[in-house]
Amino acid sequence: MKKISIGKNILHENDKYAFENAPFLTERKKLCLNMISSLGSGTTTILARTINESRGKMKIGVIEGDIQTDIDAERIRVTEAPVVQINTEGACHLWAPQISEAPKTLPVDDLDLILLENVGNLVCPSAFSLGESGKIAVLSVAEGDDKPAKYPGIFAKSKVLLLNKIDLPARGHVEFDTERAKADTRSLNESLEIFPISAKTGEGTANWYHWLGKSVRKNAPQP
Ligand SMILES: Nc1nc2c(ncn2[C@@H]2O[C@H](COP(=O)(O)OP(=O)(O)OP(=O)(O)O)[C@@H](O)[C@H]2O)c(=O)[nH]1
Ligand SMILES: [Mg+2]
Repeated sequence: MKKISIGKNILHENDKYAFENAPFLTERKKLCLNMISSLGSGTTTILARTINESRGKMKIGVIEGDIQTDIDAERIRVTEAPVVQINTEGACHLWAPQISEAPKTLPVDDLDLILLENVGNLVCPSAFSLGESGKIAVLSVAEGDDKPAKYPGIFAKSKVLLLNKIDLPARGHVEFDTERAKADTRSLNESLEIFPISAKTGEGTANWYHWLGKSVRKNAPQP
């Protein structure tokens, strides 16, 4: 009996488009970060806060990936940042062909940075490169400190881990062993930068903005 390796074929097709997407951004020296998180971990809240607090310092465009609705794009529109919404109509992740047109609909030449919010899912999106410059993992403390050990893929592949909702344990609402989560993620990825933040109160976000600014400057054309 002949076996067809569907997973391999889908990834191969994806990577072909990812390979084609990358030059559009690299030729323009634009950083594009693919943010991957479980649903409800606070990524849109992080995006809106990052845009508002970077005003005058960095121009950010956003690509929103969701199964349905433009609810998240509308939340970004309030910040006046350029945004494009992609609906996957059921699929649990974006894949490269879906985003090949999206950066072109943003005023890319006026932007310093594109932040892409993938579909809420910590697992599937990590397998699909979109031609981005790097991945950012978002984990909220409400999800539990065992998640890096249980779902290692995204933590192994990311440049940064945003550990969100740190206001909750501080108020006694959830328990989260930050040292355990840090040790587990570092054992997967020694160079991972970990920023504990609260997108609600703003605690810790200055470290994230500093990393973003540094990364944008490193990526920008040199005078
Ligand atoms: N306490 C607390 N709540 C937060 C924080 N960040 C986000 N939230 C809340 O978490 C909920 C989900 O936030 P969203 O920004 O919609 O999360 P998301 O990851 O974009 O959600 P999806 O795109 O639907 O997967 C909202 O009720 C936010 O107000 C935080 O730092 N602390
Ligand atoms: Mg969202």
